[in-house]
Formats: sequence, structure tokens, C-alpha cells
Amino acid sequence: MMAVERFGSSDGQRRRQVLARSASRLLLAGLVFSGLIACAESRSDRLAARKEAEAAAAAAAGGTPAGAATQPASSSAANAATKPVQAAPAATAQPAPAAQAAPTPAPNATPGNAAAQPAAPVQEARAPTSFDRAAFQKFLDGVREEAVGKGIKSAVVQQALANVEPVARVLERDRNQAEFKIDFATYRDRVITTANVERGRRLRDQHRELLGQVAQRYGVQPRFILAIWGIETRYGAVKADVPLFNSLATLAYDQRRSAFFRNELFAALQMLDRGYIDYGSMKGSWAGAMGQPQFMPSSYLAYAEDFDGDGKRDIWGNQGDVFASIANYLAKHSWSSAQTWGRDVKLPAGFQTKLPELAREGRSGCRAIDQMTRDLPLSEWARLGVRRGDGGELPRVNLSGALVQPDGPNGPSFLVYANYRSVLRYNCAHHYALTVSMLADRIEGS
Ligand SMILES: [Ca+2]
Repeated sequence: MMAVERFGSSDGQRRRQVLARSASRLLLAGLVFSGLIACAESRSDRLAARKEAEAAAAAAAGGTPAGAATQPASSSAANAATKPVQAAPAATAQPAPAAQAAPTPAPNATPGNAAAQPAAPVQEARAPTSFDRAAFQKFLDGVREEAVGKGIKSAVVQQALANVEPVARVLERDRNQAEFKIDFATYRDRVITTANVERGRRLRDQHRELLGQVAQRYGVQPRFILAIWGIETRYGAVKADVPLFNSLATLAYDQRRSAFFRNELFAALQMLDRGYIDYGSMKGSWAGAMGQPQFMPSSYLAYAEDFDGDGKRDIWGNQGDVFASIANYLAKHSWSSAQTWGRDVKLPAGFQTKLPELAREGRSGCRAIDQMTRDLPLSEWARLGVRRGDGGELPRVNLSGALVQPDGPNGPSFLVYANYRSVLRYNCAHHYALTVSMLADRIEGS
């Protein structure tokens, strides 16, 4: 599980930043495709009842783990791109919850992932319009040599890199990214549209049996698989079709994030070398995120699944492989099917003054996690005066949660359970994880 460690590294963080940029394209697409809805509408009683049932089940199962077992403790130098927030107490920290707009919506948009990622650095530099061909070829020679040195079959390396061309457009996309910040509600309403919810429900019904099988094997509720799928690629509708070796080689050759993309290039070669997928299928976003779940190659190696047992891990075209890969990613990041994600809450007046003493300790490798408060039993939150979003009492179950305020102290508040951190491991951004969670609830709600 090499990528497990890697995912928490600064490389992993960069991957998320890369994905973040793609996200904005989903936002733009979402705006085009559907009208805005008010997601703040109250949840149905049935949904609330289900949540409490899940919470109760979790309690029966022994409560929540206090920390995600898979969280690497490595650097979160990570989202260095974003503003430092150390001065602020955890839950009040402003995560620069920006979604980034790509000025040129890509046909191959990697939509969702990272929609809400913290802002990546905006480079003023223009991408070069021409490459030094000789230098690029020399770079490729070095990659070939190193790949073979890593044990990848020479024939695989030759095939994969034979027709690789640098793509100026890839660098232009990488560098020309407008940055804007939107609050959580705006972001959520752009993603959780009526059309996206209805489509999710239709697909839930259409794939009910398959989703049920995946849910059983991996222990992840179908609604969360659907929500991630929906946000990443609008349920597979958005195709990313840039030849993967072109985009990865271009970005690995470029100086800006060469180490990260060189690593991903080797991971892509290993995908071929191990026979997980054929060369012709290896297409992705301009930034190398692949298939319906938008996995980077290193994540693919670690988490992609062959659900139908045909020998391929086809996250581009095989629905079972797609669902299983998303579910496996969550499962490998400590998901518990006995729980849901959390709930919206109301804080008592003056609560913000308590936040500094509730700050989370340590570094998780995901900045959004570090910005949450530490976990407290729901009974303790209740004692502190926290109520359900509808004003009612918090459920009396043996469950722990952390406080999240995606827009800071003047915005909405949520108590999130351990599963929420698993979603943050898919994409370390509260806008993203909360929206996945709420889309899941909306899909389930009918
Ligand atoms: Ca398969």
C-alpha cells in the first residue's frame, strides 16, 4: 500500500491540489446543467431517523474510533498553497475554502474532486508555448532508464513512452488558474442541484443490485459511493480523455511539480506493467486524474478494484470496478458502515470563546482535519449547549464527533463523525466532504 503513505505526504497533498483545480470545472458544469436549489431545506424525518439509527448502531458496535487508523502522520506542509491558519483555533480556522475556477473548462474535466480544495498557488507565469524537444527527449530517456531500474518491463516502458508528446495546453491549464473563494452554501448549491440529486436517485435505482453487492463487500453505504461518483465525474458523464502519458510526462518534465508527477508517471507505468489495464484505456484529465472516480495513478495502484473479476481494474468503463474502487478507497481509510457522516448543529451564543481549548492536536497530513476540533462524545457537546440543526437535542448515543465550521465562526456548524474523515482522505477539503455528505443524504432522501 505504498500510496497509503504517499497519500499523506506532500506529494499526496499536491495531488489533491491538482485535483482541486479540476473541481471548479464541475462547478461550472453544474451551473450550466441545472438550477440552484436550496439545500438548507430541512431533512426529512425519515432521514433523521435513519441517521439516528446509524448512530445507535455505531454505539452498539462500540462507538467511533477516535482517530482514523490510516492517517499518516507525515507532513502537511502540504497545502502550503493555502493561507496559514495556525493562529486560529481549530474550528474557527478559515480554510480558504476556495474552489478554483479553471478559465478554460476542459472537455476532459476532472470534475469534482477537490471542488472545495484549499487554493493552490496561482502562478503568474505563462506556460511555454514551445518545448525544447531535445531536452524533453533526454528527460524521457531518463524516465525510461529509471523505470526499467524499478523493475518495469522494458517492452511496457517502450510502448507507453513511444509516442509521448509534451502538451503545452497541459501546462497552460496548470498555470492559468483563476482563483476565487466561495462560501460553503454557494459551493454546495452549485453542486447539489435538483438535477444532480435526481440523477443520483435514478442511478441508485438502476444499479441497486450492484451497489448492494459492493456495499456488502466493502462496508460502505451506496449513497456515499453515489455521491462521490456524482461529484467527481457527474456520475461518469464527464469523460477525461487526455492520453495519460502525455499529461503526466509533460507535468513531470515541467519544473513546477516535477517530483510529484514523475512519481505518478512511474505509477502509471506500473499499472500497465501489472496488467491492471491496457494502454489504450489510459486516459485522464489534463492533470492525470483517471476514470470515473478520478484516481491519480498512485491511488489507482493502492485502491482500484477488479470487482467483476475479469483481471482488469477498469475504473473507466466497468461499473462494478468503479463502485468498488470508490468504496475500497473509503474502506481503506477507516470507513464504518455502522455510521453516517455527521449532522448540522446549532451552537449556543458565545460558543466561539470555547473553541481554543477544543483545538485538535497533532498533524494528520490533511489540513482540513487539523482544522476541526478534537473529538468529544455527543453527550459532552450536548452539555456544552450544542443542539441539532433543527433545535432539538443531540441524539443520546455513544458517539463522538468534531466540530467543523467551513466558513469560520459566522457560518454554518457541523458535528462530524469518524466517517467524515474518510471522505476528507478522498479530498482534503471541507467544502468537498460536506457536499459529498449532503448529496449522499439527498440521494437517500427519497
Ligand atoms: Ca474488472
